[in-house]
Amino acid sequence: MSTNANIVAQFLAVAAQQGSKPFLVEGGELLLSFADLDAETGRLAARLAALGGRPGERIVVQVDKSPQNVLLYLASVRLGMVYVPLNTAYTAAELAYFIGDAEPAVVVCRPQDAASVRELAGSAQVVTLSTAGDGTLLDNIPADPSPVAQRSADDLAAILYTSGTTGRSKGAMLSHGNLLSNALTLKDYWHWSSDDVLIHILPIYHVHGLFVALHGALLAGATMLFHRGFDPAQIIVDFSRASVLMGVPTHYTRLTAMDELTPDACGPMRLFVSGSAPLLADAHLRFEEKTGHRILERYGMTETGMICSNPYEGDRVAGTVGFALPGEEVRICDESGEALAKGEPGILEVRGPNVFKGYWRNSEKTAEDIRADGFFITGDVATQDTEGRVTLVGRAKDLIISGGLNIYPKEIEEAIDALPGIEESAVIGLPDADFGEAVVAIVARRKGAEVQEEAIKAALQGQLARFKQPRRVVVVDALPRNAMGKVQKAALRQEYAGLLG
Ligand code: MCA
Ligand code: AMP
Repeated sequence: MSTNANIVAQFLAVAAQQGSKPFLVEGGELLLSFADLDAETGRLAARLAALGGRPGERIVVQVDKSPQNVLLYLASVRLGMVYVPLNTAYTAAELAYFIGDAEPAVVVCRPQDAASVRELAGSAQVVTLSTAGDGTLLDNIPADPSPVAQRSADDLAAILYTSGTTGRSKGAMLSHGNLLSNALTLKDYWHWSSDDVLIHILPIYHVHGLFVALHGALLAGATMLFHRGFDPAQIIVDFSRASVLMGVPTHYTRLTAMDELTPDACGPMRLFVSGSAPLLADAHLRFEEKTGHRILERYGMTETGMICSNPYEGDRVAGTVGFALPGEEVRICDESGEALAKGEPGILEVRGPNVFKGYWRNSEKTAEDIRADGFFITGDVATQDTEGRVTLVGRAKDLIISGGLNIYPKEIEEAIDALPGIEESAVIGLPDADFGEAVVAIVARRKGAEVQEEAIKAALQGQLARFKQPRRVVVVDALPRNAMGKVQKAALRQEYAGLLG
């Protein structure tokens, strides 16, 4: 048999060399050692198999962050299932769409959601991850582990939903080969070693926390200090016994605001990585002034994993995202895919073993976004200098990034436009000191209609995840349009720049 491309086989090979060294530590307590990983994931995989899970079938997971969740992810992929993690902020209405689209064999949810999820899960098995209670996956775990399923590099390991410009999320299909290539590249590029200790603060339902951070620790054989939420004071305490932190800009601005953050408090820390949203040059500078450390900013996407990174050694330039990672090609193009001259702004396209296999059951959108020559059109507007250094200068896609979470205005506009008395709406991102950008809706009412801000906000409550709900709703008579009839969002952003104070 050819070698097994299942990414879990790689993780277990590394784990086998670490003996009983701690893998996951929470609140000072050792919860998993590397020696535990094979048996724990094997037995949980056997439990999933007993539930009807099979290679290639999807497992949808919407649970709070926990060590069991880490094991569930690894067990699913070990069994050859396709892991579909969902943000816990998604509402039942959003969840119904994901389950309908992914058609999972198994759904794992929070105990409080189990009854409602059962109603919309069709023939899928619905279980929880609670440590006690009915219908938990953690009961009846078989004594014998399932073997690591044989997978090829092109087989799917995960589908991650990413909101779409069409208003509906699309599932990005990520293969074992996609995930492994990106993780191996980052391991070398960021100098991971088994001496590292990662402070894990990110959610494990998005690429940043699930792949970039977790895979990094697993491939390096590094210990992870596991945090379920983000408490800056606690993180600074952990700096004295750790070496790597990964976060979004909001994490770094909140850390910088702490008096406890000093060069001494950073102890053996060697690497602070930021990504998912732009890190303002000023935030970069202030962190360096307080700590003596230069944050390493990198850039990526759900569809591609990491694309560019500032160098580990050499200049980490604030406001830039560095160079294309080894093994990946980046080009800056016009809309037709023609490469532009160095220094000219255009849309960044990327090709490499990290680029996803397409959108789940959406070949039309896949064909739109991946060119015949294999380049993926990111929709990010960038420049590249003669040395190859990339600076993101804007977005061709209508996207808001709030606290590292992506929000597509179209989805919110559709929900608002469906409300009574509304003619149309424009959802924009306005500067926010904590989250980078905050969601604001400018709503045009129908002639003679009574429309109130609070009523619109209330109507969106059950429909959209909290982080997508507009912070403010401004009701107007009409939206500004250009000669082509297109709503002028740039003009709205300017007009309402001071709205949030
Ligand atoms: C929480 N809230 C938010 C956000 N987070 N509102 C807007 N944007 C957000 N990001 C709201 C809650 O609904 C709540 O509202 C209030 O803020 C406080 O919630 P809480 O849970 O206490 O917030 P927090 O724990 O302080 O969370 C802030 C956070 C979190 C730690 C920055 O948002 C976070 O973990 N962000 C990281 C997301 C991430 O992993 N992104 C990577 C995507 P109310 O009080 O009104 O109910 S992967 C990606 O983008 C690509 C591939 C890449 O390059 O990495
Ligand atoms: P997602 O759709 O969640 O995969 O998020 C990917 C998007 O996040 C990219 O297309 C960028 O617009 C944005 N992004 C990721 N990293 C950075 C960064 N370092 N600076 C600016 N934007 C970023």
